[in-house]
Amino acid sequence: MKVVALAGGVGGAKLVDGLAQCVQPENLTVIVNTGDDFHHFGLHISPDLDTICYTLAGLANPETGWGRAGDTWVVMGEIERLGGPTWFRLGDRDLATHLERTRRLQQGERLSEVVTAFCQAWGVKVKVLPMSDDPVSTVVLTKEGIELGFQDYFVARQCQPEVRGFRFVGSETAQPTPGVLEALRRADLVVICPSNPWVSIGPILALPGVRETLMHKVVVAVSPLVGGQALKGPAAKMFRELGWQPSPLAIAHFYQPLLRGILVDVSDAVWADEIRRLSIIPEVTDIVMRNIQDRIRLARKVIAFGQKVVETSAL
Ligand code: FO1
Repeated sequence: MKVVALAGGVGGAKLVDGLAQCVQPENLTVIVNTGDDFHHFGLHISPDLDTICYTLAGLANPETGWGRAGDTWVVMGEIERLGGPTWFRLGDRDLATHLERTRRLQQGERLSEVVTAFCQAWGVKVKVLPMSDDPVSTVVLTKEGIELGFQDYFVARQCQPEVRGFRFVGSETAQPTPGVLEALRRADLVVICPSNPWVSIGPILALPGVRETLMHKVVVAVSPLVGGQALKGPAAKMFRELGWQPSPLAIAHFYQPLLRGILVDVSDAVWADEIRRLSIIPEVTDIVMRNIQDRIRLARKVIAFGQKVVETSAL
């Protein structure tokens, strides 16, 4: 079965890691959000791509989920001493990734080519595709009427400003990376990872042709919300501020009409009937990924559930 995963951030990386352990690499493609890419110290930073690639390579920092395991902070320390900005923490090993990516981009390589080269160097066999080689920037619209760049909102302001909406600047004209629409067309199953729907999956869905292609596919999602809370990040807060009760039902509504099935946590079993009323099949299971065994167990469950939904859809 050919599987395509849409992902961004730490929750997405964990499920992708599980999927990589139970799907043959040639049958798994990961399409990654680049809406939170930005420039810092003149470097091109791609947080979601790096989080996913580091995780797949076994290089990710297990405490934060982002950045490199065992990184050192010599450069940040020296920048601090010189009075430079330290709000966005770049470890020494992580900096090598940003330096080399920026150098290659300046030499005319496409972002997708850089990702392929890095994956090869890190021993990542799964196909990882940035959603676009063209720049797309997520902008957060706040209650005060101010527009914030994504990392300014997320890291510098710790997601504190109340949100009113989002814009994905560049998404109307950006083209999906070569191979993205083709991978989606060939997929037997598309998995929306437990990433933030508003700012991790939203930018991918905003690209020309993506929604239209997904309308013809079997798409299942794993809820990023458990018991009304996001396991990590501001997803639940965003749903509340935008007037939705944070729950797997809200996730199902968000992805309608693309979604055929959704995996929800056992603690959210109460939502199953209402989800079914949207003509979306709910699957109730333990979706919390505390360790690598959980990642693999959930990934197997996603594949088995997806297979069931594919068979049901073929009837
Ligand atoms: N997140 C933070 O909360 N603080 C940081 O200092 C930080 C640095 C950082 C450096 C490299 C990288 O790839 C990611 C980093 N992140 C940091 C995480 C990141 O910006 C967000 O988690 C994502 O953009 C949301 O998916």
